Parts: sequence; C-alpha cells; structure tokens
Amino acid sequence: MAEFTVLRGDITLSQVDAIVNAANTTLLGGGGVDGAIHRAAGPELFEACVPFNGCPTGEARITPGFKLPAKWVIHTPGPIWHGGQEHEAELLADCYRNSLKVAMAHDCRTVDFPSISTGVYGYPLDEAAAVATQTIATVLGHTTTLEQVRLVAFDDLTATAYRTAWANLVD
Ligand code: AR6
Repeated sequence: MAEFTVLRGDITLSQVDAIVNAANTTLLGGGGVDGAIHRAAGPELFEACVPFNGCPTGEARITPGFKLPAKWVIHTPGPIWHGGQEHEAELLADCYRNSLKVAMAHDCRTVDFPSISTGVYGYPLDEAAAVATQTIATVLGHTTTLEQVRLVAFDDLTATAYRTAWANLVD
C-alpha cells in the first residue's frame, strides 16, 4: 500500500509529481501557501489558471508546475470555517479526494498536500487533520498507482496534529 507521511517543510520545495495548492475559488492567487506557490512557480502559473474561470470549493484543477520542482500543481479551494454546520467537513474531504483523483488521472505517484483550510480559512486544526487523514487513508486503500502521499506542515503544531490524527486512525 502507498505510504503516508507527515513532514515539516515548505511545499514550494517539494520534488514530487504534484503539490496541492490551498487555493480560493478564483484560482487567481492569494496569500499563505497559495501566494508562496504562485511566487515560486512564476507568472505562467497565473496565466494557466485564468482559463479555468475559477473553481468551486472542494473541486480540483491541475496545471503544470512551471518553475517549481514539482511537475504539477493541483489547485483546490478549501472550505471557509463557519462553525461546522455548513458542510465544512464534507467539502474538506472533497478537496483531498478530488485532488488525489486528478493526480491519479495524470499518472502521479507522489503527491504533497499543505494543511488545507487551517490558515486564513480558520478550520480547527485537529478537526481538519482528522478529516484529511481519514480521506487520504480511504483513497490509499484503493489505489494501485499512488506510491506516496505526504502532508507538508509549515509549523510544528500542524505536523503534530496530522501525526496524531494518522496514529488515531491506524489504531
Ligand atoms: N508550505 C507549506 N505550508 C504552508 C506554506 C508553505 N510554503 N505557506 C503557508 N503554509 P493558508 P487556507 C501553511 O492560509 O486556510 C490564501 O490567501 C499555513 O501555515 O495558506 O486554505 C488563498 O488564496 C497553513 O498551515 O490556506 C485563500 O484565499 C496552511 O498552509 C486562502 O488563503 C494553509 O494556510 C486559503 O486559506
């Protein structure tokens, strides 16, 4: 079975088939990891996103990585946290599931995710980590093509939350 790991790092440096971008529904860039990815990839990434005309929350779109070490960027707008009663968990699960689906459709074997929605979008970290790890585990249980999926955490608190959530799943 494909492996899942959590590491501390900067996803713009990931040498993998695809990195996932925690985008917004315009797909035209922003702050946080989205801004970092667009800066590192160069202006061609913005140009490649324009024709999509945006993307609904939970869906995913793919572009080349341009100047990034990653071959592809998969853009997915996460849900904004509104207290948990507005389908946030379903939408967050959709982000992970649809991103991996697009990755597999493009023959990716290695995929890195940031912690979608837990920055500006305010999704509580432990709850987001539980949804993310459960969704990734389900996909990994069914894939024959993916080899490695990683969660690239920008800080220790985030890394710990995903490691704990993964350990709680395996139990
Ligand atoms: N590598 C890995 N993780 C990072 C990096 C990086 N280089 N930079 C930040 N993070 P956020 P969201 C972490 O706010 O909550 C944007 O403006 C960060 O510490 O980037 O989904 C978009 O355009 C946090 O743990 O994404 C949207 O408008 C995680 O990435 C909105 O923010 C996600 O934080 C999306 O908000």
